[in-house]
Amino acid sequence: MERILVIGANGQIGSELVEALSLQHGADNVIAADIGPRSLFGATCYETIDVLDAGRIATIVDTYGITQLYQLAALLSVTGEQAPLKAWTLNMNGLLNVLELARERGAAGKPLKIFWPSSIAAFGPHTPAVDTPQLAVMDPTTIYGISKQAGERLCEYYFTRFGVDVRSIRYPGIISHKSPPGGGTTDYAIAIFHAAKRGERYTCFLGPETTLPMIYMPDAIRATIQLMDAPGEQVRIRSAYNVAGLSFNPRELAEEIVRQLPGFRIQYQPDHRQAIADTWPHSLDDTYARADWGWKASIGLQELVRDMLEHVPAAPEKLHHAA
Ligand code: VAH
Repeated sequence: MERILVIGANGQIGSELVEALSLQHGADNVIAADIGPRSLFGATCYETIDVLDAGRIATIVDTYGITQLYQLAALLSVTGEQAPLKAWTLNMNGLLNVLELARERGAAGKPLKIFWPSSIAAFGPHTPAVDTPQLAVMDPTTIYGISKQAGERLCEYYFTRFGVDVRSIRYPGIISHKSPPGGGTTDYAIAIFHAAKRGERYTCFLGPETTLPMIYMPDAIRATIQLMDAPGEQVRIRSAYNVAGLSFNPRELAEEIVRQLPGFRIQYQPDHRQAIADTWPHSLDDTYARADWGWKASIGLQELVRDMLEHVPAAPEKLHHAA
């Protein structure tokens, strides 16, 4: 029986992951944890954890007999640029705290499996942008991307050197309607639906032709759980897997919204976030994820838009609030 701790449970991925894991493993076996306000998202227990407090994480892991730990607390690309040192400290030390704990527990015969999210932001301007391969030049330009690249190296290091069973995905931009994202460059692809549902014209902070890899949340959650459930010997990549969902640009997204919600209008006013997006891939080659643990995306643009328009509330206060 697995006992699962999700740190960063109030965030965009965390809230939906807690819900999915509670259904899979039973609500009593999933502990939601965050620095922010108590929210259960279908789990039975909530604990306040600051991921920078290694002692507190160890206490909770021992108290509940945790066997799997998801460390999702982080600053994203845009908020990271506003506070680079804070982003680096949170993103790196948060990861190191859980890797060190897993190393210690493993040595004591109490294995602790770790999931940590990487991102397409770990790539940079010299990475081949189309069908970006798993193994490619990585020269990230944001502090967020730099922390993801360094984090990937740490994950592989802790696996190779200490046998820590750590697994990771380079998430594309994740689109969801339950919880808002917190300060990313791909957030336009969610904000656009909120404007559409309010009947407002959307001013997009990226230019119309800015193609980025994206994934719909149900696919992102499925990929995460599939990777964590895969037998260890099949997980050949211990840095982070490329996982493709779909790729589109703001113009293509807006056109599909108009097809389903005639009258929707968009205008473009690229800002500082454009420079970040311009360094990221357009599409990903996820051959390794497909071959190693059977990944295959299932949700395309038409279905994504239909589902978002159906579920995004017209009033923003109906959203869960991310930490
Ligand atoms: C961001 N969504 O925009 C995040 C991310 C795909 C990039 O990880 O910062």
